[in-house]
Amino acid sequence: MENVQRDLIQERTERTRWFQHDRFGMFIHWGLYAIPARGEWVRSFEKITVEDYQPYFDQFDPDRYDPKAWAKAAKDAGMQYAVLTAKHHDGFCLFDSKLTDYKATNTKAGRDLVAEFLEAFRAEGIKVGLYYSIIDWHHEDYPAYGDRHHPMRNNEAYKRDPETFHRYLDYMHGQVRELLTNYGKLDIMWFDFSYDNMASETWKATELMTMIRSLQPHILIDNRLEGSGEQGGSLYTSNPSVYAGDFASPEQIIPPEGVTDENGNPVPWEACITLNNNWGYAAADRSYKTPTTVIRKLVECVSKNGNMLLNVGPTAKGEIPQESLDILAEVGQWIKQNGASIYGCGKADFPKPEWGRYTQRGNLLYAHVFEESIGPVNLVGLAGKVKKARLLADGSELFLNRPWSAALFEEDAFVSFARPEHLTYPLPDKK
Ligand code: FHN
Repeated sequence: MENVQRDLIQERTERTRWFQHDRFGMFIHWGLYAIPARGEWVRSFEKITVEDYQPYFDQFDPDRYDPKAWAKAAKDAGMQYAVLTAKHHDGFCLFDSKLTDYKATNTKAGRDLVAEFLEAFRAEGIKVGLYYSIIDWHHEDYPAYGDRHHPMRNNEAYKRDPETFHRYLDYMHGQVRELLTNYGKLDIMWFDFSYDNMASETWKATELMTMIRSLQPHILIDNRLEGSGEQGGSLYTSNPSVYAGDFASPEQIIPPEGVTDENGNPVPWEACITLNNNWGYAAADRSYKTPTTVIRKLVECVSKNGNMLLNVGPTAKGEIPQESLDILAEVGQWIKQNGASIYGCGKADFPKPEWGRYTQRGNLLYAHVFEESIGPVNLVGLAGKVKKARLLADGSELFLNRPWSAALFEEDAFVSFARPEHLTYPLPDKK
């Protein structure tokens, strides 16, 4: 077991190298649920019948869908990869699957929305991933659950016969094969989600992962064929017989200490986070995070060796909401000046300071100063270890032999204290 585990960890380290460098990605939740515009679980929470949900299929006509504009917004925000829902829990496929009629090419859209997304984002040099829901509220052979997490099965056609579940698995594995065969090189397969006994071999995960690895050996797979959505997918096991995937996927939370496996080994992880309180478009949800909050969440993830996958929920017309675009644009402005403290960075060799966070790459330490300091910014632990300091934003020198105070910062740095400032400390050559 030891050697197998070590080899698996080495393989995963190689496979995830780009992922652990890029740190920042775009999550896109889009589908029929953008029409009711009350979030992607609307069918479940409002117990909408198949018949009452059908008009959304009949009406779906995203005539303003412009994936090139989406890709430019992601690029300008400093996002290095992007993951689009190819199918969410309602079973609607944004791609031209040969295994179902419940797909975008059969709506007024008449387009393969996934194919266009992949082409546009690749053209911007952004790595691409697809989210695929293993839960399916539309497929007649998917079991029904009436508890708070799962809809009362409104699909009268559902046969309620456990014996037919294998037909759903054939469908699910078949669609994954379609995505990995017909759409070119994918960088991430993002499954969602396991729960109760619906996990691992219930999905025939070993068979599924083996197929995936045979078709696209380089691809990264999240941990939700095994990990639960409820715990945000932050459970992780490196047990080679249990396919945990390549990265843990905590949701709407940033783990206090990052993520480790059951042996305490740090593992790649990615926190997926919404801009408001919904993944799918929710017109009434105005609870958008500020750009500063987004920046600080990103810095926190990187300071703990993690990534952040930041979500947008496009409208039924195919547009990313303006509020989301405005936040992304401001985050992008900050990253243009401070991206060196994010890309290729991770946990620092120094403990978290009380005024903010450190990230580090090689012998470069980045201080993210969040808290307004009245007295000197306390550099305990750095004295004598740092040769010089520069403000990342403009390269200006910061003197270390004087008591640090806000006055040392550029006036705008102090004024914009609500946003992290980045200082570069070339550390003495590591022994
Ligand atoms: O139920 C889904 C939810 O709609 C959304 O897709 C999130 C994103 O990670 N995952 C599940 C909840 O854990």
